[in-house]
Amino acid sequence: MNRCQKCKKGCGLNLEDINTERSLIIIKPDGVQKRVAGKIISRFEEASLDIEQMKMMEIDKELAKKHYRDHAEKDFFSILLKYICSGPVIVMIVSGPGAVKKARELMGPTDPGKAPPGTIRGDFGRDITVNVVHGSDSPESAEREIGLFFGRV
Ligand code: IDP
Ligand code: MG
Repeated sequence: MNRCQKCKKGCGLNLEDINTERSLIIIKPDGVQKRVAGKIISRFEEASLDIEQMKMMEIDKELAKKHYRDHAEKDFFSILLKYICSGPVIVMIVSGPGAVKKARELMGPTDPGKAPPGTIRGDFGRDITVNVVHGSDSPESAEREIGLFFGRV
C-alpha cells in the first residue's frame, strides 16, 4: 500500500494521486496539416501520460491573446497569433506524475533547430515559430490554460 506523504502511515492516500499534475498540450496548425497528430499523441501515451480531454478546434484571436498573454510585448507576438489561428489545432489535457516537465522533455526546446532527434519538435518542427506543439511551462500555467480551453474540468 502506498503511504501518505504527510503521516507516512498507510492511510489509503495514493502517492500517484498526490503527485498527479496536468498539462495543456496543443498540436499546433502545422502538426494537424502535416498529418503527424497521431504520432505526436502516441509520444505522450508511450511516456505513460493519460489523455484526460481532447478536442479539435480553431483558436480565435481573442483566445490566442489570452493564452499567449505573457508574450504580448514580444516582437514576434503578431506572427505568433497569426500562426496559432491559421488552422485547426488539437488541444489536450494530459496528466500523470510530473506531467508538465515530462511533456516539455518530450517536446524538446522551443527552437526545432536546437531540439534533438527523438523529441517532438526535433522530429516535426520547422522553425522557432512553427514548432508543432505547445505544452504548459508550469503547473500554475497549466491550470490557467486548461481553464481557457476547457473551462472548469
Ligand atoms: P515554448 O512554446 O517553448 O514554451 P515560448 O517562449 O513560451 O516557448 O514561446 C511561445 C511560442 O512563441 C513558441 O512555441 C513559438 O511558437 C513562438 N516563439 C517563441 N520564441 C520565438 C521567437 O524568438 N521568434 C518567433 N517565434 C517565437
Ligand atoms: Mg511557453
